[in-house]
Amino acid sequence: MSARTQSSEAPHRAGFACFVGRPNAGKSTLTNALVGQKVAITSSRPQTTRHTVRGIVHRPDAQLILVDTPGLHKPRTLLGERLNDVVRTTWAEVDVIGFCLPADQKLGPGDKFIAKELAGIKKTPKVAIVTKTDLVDSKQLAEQLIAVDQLSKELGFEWQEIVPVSAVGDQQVSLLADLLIPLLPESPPLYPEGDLTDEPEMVMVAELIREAALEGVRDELPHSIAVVVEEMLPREDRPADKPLLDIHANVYIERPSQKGIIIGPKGQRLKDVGTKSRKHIEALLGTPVYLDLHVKVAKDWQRDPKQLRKLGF
Ligand SMILES: Nc1nc2c(ncn2[C@@H]2O[C@H](COP(=O)(O)OP(=O)(O)OP(=O)(O)O)[C@@H](O)[C@H]2O)c(=O)[nH]1
Ligand SMILES: [Mg+2]
Repeated sequence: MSARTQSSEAPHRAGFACFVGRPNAGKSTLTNALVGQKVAITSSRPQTTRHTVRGIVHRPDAQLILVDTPGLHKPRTLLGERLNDVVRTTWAEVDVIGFCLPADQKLGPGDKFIAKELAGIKKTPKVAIVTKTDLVDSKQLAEQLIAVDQLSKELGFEWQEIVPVSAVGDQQVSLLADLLIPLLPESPPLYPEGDLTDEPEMVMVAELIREAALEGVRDELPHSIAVVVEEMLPREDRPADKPLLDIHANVYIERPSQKGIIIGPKGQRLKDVGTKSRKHIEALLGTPVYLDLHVKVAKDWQRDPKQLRKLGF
């Protein structure tokens, strides 16, 4: 049998691989790099991701569906508890678990805590992904790889693979997909060809606004920001070749004292958030956009079940 016939007989595989890890480990950046397009927002602030985001990698013989999850952390609010629950539900359902550990930080109690929980999930293959390798030299990387290997041995299991990657430096990103795919079940494609995510447009738009709002804010404020798109409507009376989409969105914060920081002197900060996110939104939707942002207080929403429900958690 020639190699060609052999490969054409290779079974098609499709399934789900989730990325889990501490906040800021690089899960969302890696998801985007694998998909080849931004499907999840990212930031230098921990706890950026607040819901699972699916990104789809298409290959002739496989469909790899990545599930980016919120960073698992010690919860201090009801929101934090909910996010951790989402992670645990996700890793119980997927075909492969990818545990992301940044190369530039020594393994800490947070990583060990997660690894211990993973050790209890016997049926699912686990791949250790050492992220951000561009930030370390080869000696540091080697030490990290050994420490990661040691970590599973101490807990009585083996990683299926240990893969160093750099999403920013595009190092070994497609190799990671090559290694995940054989761990998926035989299956026809689960999503239509060409789909890169199943995120609703309104959610993606809200996330792009939140991403712009996160930039440059510090301390507790990033956690306090939530964004909800209220309406997206094509402007009436526009010629067919000059469409305009009106988007109305609310930016929520938790306390009246945070309002001034988000809006900025003479409204400049909010304006910048609008300008910046509008560019990304127009690129996403492929149409000119008029973006109308309002800042509202949802008092202590991270701790309030009613407010959380209203904000979609
Ligand atoms: N140098 C470098 N930085 C990276 C890499 N991957 C991610 N980062 C940076 O690390 C920070 C966190 O990245 P995210 O992808 O948002 O991390 P996350 O794990 O999704 O974080 P949460 O959603 O908060 O759990 C951002 O500032 C990224 O730019 C990488 O490969 N190299
Ligand atoms: Mg993330």
